[in-house]
Amino acid sequence: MSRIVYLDGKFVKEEQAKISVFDHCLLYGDGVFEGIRLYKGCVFRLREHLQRLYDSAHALMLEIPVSMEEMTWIVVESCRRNKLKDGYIRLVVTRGLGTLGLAPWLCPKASVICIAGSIQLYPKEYYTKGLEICTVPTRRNHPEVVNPRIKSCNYLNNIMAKIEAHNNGCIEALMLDANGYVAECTGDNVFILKDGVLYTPPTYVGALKGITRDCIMEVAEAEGITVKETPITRFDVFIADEMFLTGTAAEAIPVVMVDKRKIGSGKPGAITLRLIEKFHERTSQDGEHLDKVPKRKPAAKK
Ligand code: PXG
Repeated sequence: MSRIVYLDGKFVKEEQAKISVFDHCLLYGDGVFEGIRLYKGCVFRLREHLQRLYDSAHALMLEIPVSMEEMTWIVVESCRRNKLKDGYIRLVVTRGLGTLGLAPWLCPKASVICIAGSIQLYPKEYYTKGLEICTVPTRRNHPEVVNPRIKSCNYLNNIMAKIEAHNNGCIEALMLDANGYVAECTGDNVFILKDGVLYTPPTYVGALKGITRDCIMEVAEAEGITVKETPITRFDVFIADEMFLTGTAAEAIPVVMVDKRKIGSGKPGAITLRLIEKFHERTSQDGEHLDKVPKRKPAAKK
C-alpha cells in the first residue's frame, strides 16, 4: 500500500511527494529534521521533538512556515491517514527552493515534509545479545563548527563514522569529540554503568540532547540510580560494568563489546535490561495521543 506523505500543505501519495533539485536541503544539506516514534497510538514526547526542531531551525535562521500547533496536527494527521498505531515519523524542514549559490536568504520559503512509516535500525537479535561497536577516526563535530545539538540534515561526519565502523566489521561507531572524550554514536547517545552509577557524556562535549536519553535519565532516577553527566574516556568505557545506547530509532540497546574489549561480563547487564524495560513502560503513555488531537487543521501561521 502506498504511503500518504505530507508535503507543504497537502497529503499526497508517496509517488507524488517530490521536491525540487533546487531545494537547498539537497544542494547543501540545509535543513533540519526529527525522527519520532509512535507507540500504541501515542506520539512519544512529541512536544519535546518539536521544540528541538524549532530550536535547531532557529539556530540556522530557518523560519518554519507552520506553527507548532499546526506541526502537531501534521504529525498526528500523517499517522491517522496512514492508519498507524506503531511506527516512525520523519519530519523534515528544508531551506526550500533557491539559486545555485549558498545564500539562504534567496530561498523564500522553507518546505515541510512529514513521512509516517516504520524503522528498524539494528536487527532484533542485538537487543537480546548486545552490540559490538568500535571507536572510529572521524570525530563528532566540534560544537563551534555545526553544534551537534542542531539536528541538521547534514550528517556527513556521522555517515563517515558509520562507514568506518562497517569497514571494521561493526554495526555502530563510537564517536569521540575533538578532545578525545566519548561523544555519542552515529544516531544514539551513550550510557555506561560503573559501581551502580549511570554516566553519560554532557551534551557540551558535542552530542545531541537525545529525547530517549532524557527519558532514560528520568527512568534511572525513578529507580533510585544516581545519574551523572560527566566527560567519559575510552578507558572509562573499557572498565564499565554495563553499557547501552539510546535513540529514537535504536530505542535502548545493550553494548557488550567495544574495541574488542568485553564490557562487564560480555552480556547485557541486569541494570541495563531493567532500564530498557522501564523505558518501554513509558513509551505509550508519555506524549500526544492520536485520538486527543482535533481532526480539524489549526489556523495557518500569520
Ligand atoms: N545522537 C545523534 C547523532 C542522533 O542522530 C540521537 C543521538 C538520539 O536522539 P533521540 O532524540 O532520538 O533520542 C540521534 C537520533 C535514523 C535516525 O534515521 C536517527 C536518529 C533518530 C531517528 C532516526 O537513523 N538519531
